[in-house]
Amino acid sequence: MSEKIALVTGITGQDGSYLAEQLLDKGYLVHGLIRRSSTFNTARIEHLYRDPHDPEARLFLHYGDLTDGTRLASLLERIGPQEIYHLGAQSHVRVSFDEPEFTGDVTGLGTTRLLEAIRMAEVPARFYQASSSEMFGATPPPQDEQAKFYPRSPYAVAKVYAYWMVRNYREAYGMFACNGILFNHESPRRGETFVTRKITMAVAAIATGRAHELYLGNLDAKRDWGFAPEYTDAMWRMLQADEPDDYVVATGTSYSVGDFVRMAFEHVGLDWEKYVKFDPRYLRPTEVDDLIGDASKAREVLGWQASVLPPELVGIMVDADIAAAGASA
Ligand code: NAP
Ligand code: F7E
Repeated sequence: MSEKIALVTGITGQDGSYLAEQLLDKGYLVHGLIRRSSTFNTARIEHLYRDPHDPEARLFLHYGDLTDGTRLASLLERIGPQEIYHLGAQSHVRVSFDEPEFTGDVTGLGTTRLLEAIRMAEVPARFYQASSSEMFGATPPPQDEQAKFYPRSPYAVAKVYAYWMVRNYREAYGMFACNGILFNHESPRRGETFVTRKITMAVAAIATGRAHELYLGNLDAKRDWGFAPEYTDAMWRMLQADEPDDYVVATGTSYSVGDFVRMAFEHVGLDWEKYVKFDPRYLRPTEVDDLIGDASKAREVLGWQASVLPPELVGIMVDADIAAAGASA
């Protein structure tokens, strides 16, 4: 049987980098969409990349943007993927309040452009959509696939729109299209302005004497935090299933931002209250207070279960940031 070909949008992001690693390990040829930038934005996948002239090269990168539907269609025709993992998005909730129109264009309409490109190019690919627990917003926990959407940010509204476009293309055109409703997942590769990574980088800087304080917003919000590489494995499992469907992916645990802060400082033997300060600029006009996912369906149908829970996750991230601080010293 010939090698499977996958296309990954958002390959330069946290999830894209882990997914690309896992697909390459499984023997896939992996194509990734990257944005042109005046500085390199490929740090997370540098270790996977080989010059395309190298006969061993299995990862291929293509310039493109989710705002450019024509380019998406021509790339699809050229690459002919069997699986498409659509991870590209303006993914920062706080930023989406500053840039609601751009977020709607990339995070919402970007999905439609890609679905429509698949349909027009008649590529019989299986499709994964990076849906989000943010879609549940104000709906009280626990949240499963039946819980109501009540989005609380332009980002979440855009993701709800994209979720329904995926359902519509599945029902209207028989596309094998899945929504993975992933709760927060983190790692040493997490973007540096998301709260977990901001905390673990600050703890590493404070523990090594390079910083003395950390400014945060709302410490009371509760999240269900898992470990990113386990969540990208769930994405792959969805596209191997017999039928296309939608799945919640979560640990089923709940910790507040304050809990995460405390655990991170305790990991290096420091008292968080001496270092953490409040800055209202990190508050959001509307907040998501409480998320706990019920991933029973993913466990039953896909055989997927989270194994890394927040206390272990905190240790992995703090240790990685301390090691990185040592390496750059
Ligand atoms: P991330 O690190 O922010 O990565 C986002 C990716 O999208 C990057 O590769 C980025 O490229 C790319 N991108 C942004 N705008 C684009 C555009 N206009 N055209 C093409 N590519 C564009 O996000 P992540 O944490 O890996 O999350 C992956 C996906 O899952 C996102 O859709 C996110 O919304 C969703 N999600 C994440 C979580 C989570 O907890 N991590 C939970 C649920 C859902 P650059 O590198 O050039 O910026
Ligand atoms: O915020 C609070 C903030 O930005 C978590 C994205 O991957 O997961 C992510 O969205 C909580 C919020 O992630 C700061 O108010 C306090 O309550 O790390 P975050 P998020 O908003 O949950 C979902 C599932 C996605 O889909 C998104 O793409 O932490 N918080 N102080 C802060 N947050 C930030 N960023 N910075 C602070 O200083």
